[in-house]
Amino acid sequence: MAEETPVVGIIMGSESDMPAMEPCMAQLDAMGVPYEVKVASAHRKPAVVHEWAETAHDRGIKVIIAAAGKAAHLGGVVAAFTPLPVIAVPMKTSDLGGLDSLLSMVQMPSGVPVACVAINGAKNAAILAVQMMGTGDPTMLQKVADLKAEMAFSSCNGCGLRHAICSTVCVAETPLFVVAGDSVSDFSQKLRLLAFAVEPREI
Ligand code: RP5
Repeated sequence: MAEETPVVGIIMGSESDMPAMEPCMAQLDAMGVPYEVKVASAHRKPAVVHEWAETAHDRGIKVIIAAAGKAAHLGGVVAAFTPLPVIAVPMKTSDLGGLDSLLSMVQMPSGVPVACVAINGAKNAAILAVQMMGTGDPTMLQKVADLKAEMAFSSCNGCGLRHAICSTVCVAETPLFVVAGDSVSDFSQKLRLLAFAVEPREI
C-alpha cells in the first residue's frame, strides 16, 4: 500500500533538536496525520531550507512546523519562502533556557507571521497544525474533536474508572455502563452514547 502524502512538514535546525521534537511526531502518529521531517539549519544550510520551504506546498504540505534553538531564525526564514502557515517551536537551550529561541521566533516583523508555541512545545505544535487543517477539512477537525473528547474522558482522577463524567460526581464504586455498540467506531460518537448508572450518594 502506498504511503500517505505528508500534510505536515516538520523542519528542525539540528539533529540535536530531534529528542525535543519526538512528542510532535508521536502526536501526529497518534492522530493519524502523515508528516515529513527535514533537518536543515537556516544559518548552516540556507539554500536547503530555501528549497524545502519554497516547494513545500507543491509536495502537498498544508502546515509547517519549524523547531530551532538559540538565534532561532528557522521559522521566520521558512515563513518568508512559503504561503503556508508556520508554527515555530522554540527549543530549550543550555545557556539561556530557551528564552533566546522564543524571542527569536516570536518577534517577527509585520507581514511575516509565525505562530509560536511554548519552549519545547512540540506536542502542542502538532495539535495546532491539525487544528489549522481542521478549519478546511472535516476529517482533521474530527481528529481534534476526538482528542479533546479523549482528554476529557481520561481527566477524571476521582476513581480508577475512565469515564466522561465530571470528577465531582465520581465515586470509586460507581458502576459504569457503556451502551455504545461495536458498530459505533468513532470515539467521540461513543462518548456521546455513553450512559452511566450512578448510585445516588452525596457529592
Ligand atoms: C540551532 O542551534 C539548532 O536548532 C539547535 O537548537 C541549536 C544548536 O545546534 P547544534 O549546535 O546542536 O547543531 O540552529
